[in-house]
Amino acid sequence: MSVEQIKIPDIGDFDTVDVIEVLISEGDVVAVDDSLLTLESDKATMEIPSPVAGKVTKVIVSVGDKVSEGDYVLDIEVSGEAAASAPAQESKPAPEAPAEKVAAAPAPKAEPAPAPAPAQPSPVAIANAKPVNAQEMGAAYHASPSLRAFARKLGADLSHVSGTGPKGRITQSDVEAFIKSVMQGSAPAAAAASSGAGIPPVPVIDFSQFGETETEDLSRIKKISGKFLHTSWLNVPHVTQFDECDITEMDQFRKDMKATAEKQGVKLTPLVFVMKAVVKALQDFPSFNASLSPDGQSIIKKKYYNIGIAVDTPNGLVVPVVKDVDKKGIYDLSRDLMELSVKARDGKLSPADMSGGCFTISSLGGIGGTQFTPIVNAPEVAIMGLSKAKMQPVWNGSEFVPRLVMPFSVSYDHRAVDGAEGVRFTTTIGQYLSDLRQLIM
Ligand code: CAO
Repeated sequence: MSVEQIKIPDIGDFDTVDVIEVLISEGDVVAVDDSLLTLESDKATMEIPSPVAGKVTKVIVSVGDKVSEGDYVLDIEVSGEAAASAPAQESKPAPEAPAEKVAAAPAPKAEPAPAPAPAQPSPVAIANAKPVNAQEMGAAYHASPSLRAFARKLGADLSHVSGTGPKGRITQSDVEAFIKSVMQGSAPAAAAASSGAGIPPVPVIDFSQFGETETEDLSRIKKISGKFLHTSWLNVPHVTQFDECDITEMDQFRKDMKATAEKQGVKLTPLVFVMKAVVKALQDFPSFNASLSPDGQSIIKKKYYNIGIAVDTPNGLVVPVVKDVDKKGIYDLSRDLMELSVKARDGKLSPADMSGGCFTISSLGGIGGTQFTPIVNAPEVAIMGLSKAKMQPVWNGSEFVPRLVMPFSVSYDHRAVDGAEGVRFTTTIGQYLSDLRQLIM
């Protein structure tokens, strides 16, 4: 039997930290890695594990004390069995590991989580059993030991949980919300990262340390569209082709037709002409009017031409679909577009209004911007982004002439479309928009 003096291990770059919990009392029997104390710096809490197994014979630290590396805090009488089988590590800190490794190591005391679905994370350790170094602490989390025990029981990796409590502290509701999101499959990245593969998580930062903050729940539409956008971002190898086209004649025609259009009860905007030009280009390049089969081994070409239009609403982005664009004239298309955008803004779109799309157009041209990279509306394989047309001096071979030039882009799934085909597609759309007569050829 020997008595070990337990000292504070390496706590990174912190000179002194507060003792916020003393988890043992004199007479307690502890095993190796049992938590002895909880320390809290201004950035994180950390538990100090026992380096030896045995009986606590003296505790000389109390809640509220400040401690530094090397401070003597308690005595443990090392049990004979433990001493014989595992020589005491004295007060040396457990070896430090990068944050990801700490997070991925099996929890010493983690209980198995309820049977996870295949895409869900396996139970993973919470970085509680070892002190973390200063860098890790920057990305660590605030959570009380009881909360960490709760999370450990559920197999939740706290490094993926955003804290909504004071100073970003993780609360029980945060853990419950996280578990719910994993069960619903909306936290796949975190899940993959937890098992050591996939996408590393974004660090959790307590922004309130830099200034005042306010947390608002995302709208229902934003939560739904966010999930689709993220799915596409993770699954589709995107290429964005930028281009521009001369729409001077097209816009003049639109203005010439304005009064007639108004008599028909519609307002003509460039978008309906773009829809027609896109459909003609989709007929020329069927790989853009397609979806990949789920196994990625074949391409399903569609013989119908339904165009989704991204509509900005007070609650977020929705994509109603204008059906059979190839069969409709400009006025009919304008009417459909007006009806769908009113329904979208009033929150009255039905599932049928939003399904069956082949290709999407996101038009920011009425707002501004020079170019942007739209995200493919998977399982479609391509999307067009329209930016604001501007009068520009264009060289016609002998002089500069003022022309209305519209920038646009097409993002596409590189598994379905090659780069050369991508630029041929955008060039073709540009030609059609520059000379609408080609649409009837
Ligand atoms: N260049 C210059 N002007 C343009 C233009 C362009 N590319 N596109 C539209 N305009 C003009 C229109 O002609 C109209 O001007 P006038 O009233 O003088 O004729 C004005 O901009 C406003 O047009 P609009 O936005 O009302 O109509 P639209 O048919 O172009 O677009 C709709 C309809 C529903 C797409 C649009 O209202 C909308 O919601 N846009 C936002 C789309 C969006 O948020 N996409 C998501 C991006 S990704 O997150």
